[in-house]
Amino acid sequence: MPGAGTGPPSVWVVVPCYNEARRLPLHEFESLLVRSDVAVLFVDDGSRDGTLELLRAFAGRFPRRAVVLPLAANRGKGEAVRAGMLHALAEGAAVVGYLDADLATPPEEVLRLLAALEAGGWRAVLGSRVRLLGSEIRRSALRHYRGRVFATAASLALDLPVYDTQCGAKLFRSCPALAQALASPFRARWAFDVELLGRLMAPARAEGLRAADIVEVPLLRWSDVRGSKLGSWQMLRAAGELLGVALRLRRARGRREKDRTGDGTLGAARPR
Ligand SMILES: Nc1nc2c(ncn2[C@@H]2O[C@H](COP(=O)(O)OP(=O)(O)O)[C@@H](O)[C@H]2O)c(=O)[nH]1
Ligand SMILES: [Mg+2]
Repeated sequence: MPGAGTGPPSVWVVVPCYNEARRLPLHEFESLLVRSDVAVLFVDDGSRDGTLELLRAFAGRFPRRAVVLPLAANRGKGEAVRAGMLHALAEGAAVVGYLDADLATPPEEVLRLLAALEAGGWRAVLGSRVRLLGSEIRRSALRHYRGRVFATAASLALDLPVYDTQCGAKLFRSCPALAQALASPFRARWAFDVELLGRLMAPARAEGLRAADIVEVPLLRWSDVRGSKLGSWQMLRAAGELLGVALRLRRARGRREKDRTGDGTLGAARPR
């Protein structure tokens, strides 16, 4: 488990970046680096607005702690996150997660998610945007209700009582199920969080995560940052992707059920 030692970073936070030059609060990422075991891995997803140069200049100030992984062409958030997480696992990460470049989830909250992962023995911690007394969750009513419809559908698709699958801040302990879940490209560009959770819970050849391995931590602060790339068309696309993920998960569950009732052994169907 990560401690605040002086060895190589054991906690890697992947930050997908696509044309973020105008809203990348780079200095704020320094708050994550207060823990000497944390590395921030910026994945530049083929940006064309100078994002890569900004990231490189920032990373130059924090050797080995701030790292840039440039992708030659734009492949979408899901694939950028997957490339970053695979890179982190190859570097020996014990914990790997992701965070939106606009820091809608502030760094202190990410450190709180990390503390929850370490304290509770969870295998995955998901930031959750729940409006509660004492918390500051700022997003427009439209985005809130659109998000709630999506998240409810995602929860049904996963057959998991998860409140918020789409918050951009999540952490996972490294394990064979995680490596397998990341082994092949996501089909979804935006609904990949749901696809990832589905894969984690039913990997092909490893012990999957159970609901009891995952905790959602209500964030104390989260604010929607202007300049979102998730417009109405992408929202529609995400809804279509979610339907595809739901159908594949359903088929995989059906196959497992058949295996169980057929020859009595547990099936190894994959949610693809
Ligand atoms: N890699 C990659 N990341 C993207 C792309 N579009 C958005 N992102 C990243 O996804 C994160 C969230 O994007 P944002 O536009 O703020 O969406 P929202 O907050 O979900 O409305 C940010 O880190 C973006 O840089 C894309 O095409 N490729
Ligand atoms: Mg955003």
